[in-house]
Amino acid sequence: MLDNIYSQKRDVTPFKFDEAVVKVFQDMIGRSVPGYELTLPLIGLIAARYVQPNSRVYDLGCSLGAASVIMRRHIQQDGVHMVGIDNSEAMVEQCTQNIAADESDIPMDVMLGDIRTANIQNASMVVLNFTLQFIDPTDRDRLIEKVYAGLNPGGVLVVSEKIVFDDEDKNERFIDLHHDFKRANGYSDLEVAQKRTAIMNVLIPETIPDHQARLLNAGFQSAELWFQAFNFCSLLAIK
Ligand code: GEK
Repeated sequence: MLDNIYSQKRDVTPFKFDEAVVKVFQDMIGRSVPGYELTLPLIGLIAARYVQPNSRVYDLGCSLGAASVIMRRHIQQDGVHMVGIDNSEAMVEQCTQNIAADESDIPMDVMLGDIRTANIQNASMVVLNFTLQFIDPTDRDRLIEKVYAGLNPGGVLVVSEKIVFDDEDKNERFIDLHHDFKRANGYSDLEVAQKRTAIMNVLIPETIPDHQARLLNAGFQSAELWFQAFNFCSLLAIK
């Protein structure tokens, strides 16, 4: 369904993943996040290579399960169990239906919950595909440390994020290009402006070096940038 949530002038309140957003989410994220649609099949390839037999795969902030569905198609290892967690009831309801409709031998639990308090264990792959940016920055270190503790040696964490740059000119250039991307995908100036207001203080981006430092401090052996499109990127951290 077409995302026209901000197409008319309205009182803009802080962005929430409610039922109205769930209905248009696939269209919204595809037209708003440069590279989102490419991160998915590439996450599938990462899963094919790094998921270990008899382990768990976690999709944290799974939304409608797009990354999970792709990973399920790529995982060939035996005994894998998948877990998707999201704290939006509307997302979890729709994701549960999507996973049930997706034919796969890999069992998956879709759970309503806050990823900050979720139990992570025996994991060989954890995905935070554009989710960490919505977590209070003061809780991010603890969350990444918990993910690290729950991963098996050789396991991986994928962190995809909107990012900022310390260099103000560069930052502005990429914000402008991101807005060009949205306009090229049919969003009006009003939609771009109202969404920007709604997301302010809800989505808090950090720099690539901030993310890498957090991952390395948590104990990951490496935290490599594997994808970037304007001010959106993805990192692969290996335990
Ligand atoms: C995808 N990964 O399509 N606990 C659980 N879920 C949360 C929390 C939290 N504390 N905070 C936010 N969320 C998906 C896309 S969207 C990205 C992820 C975007 C959830 C929130 O409800 C939403 O579903 C998701 O994180 C972020 O690959 O909308 O830009």
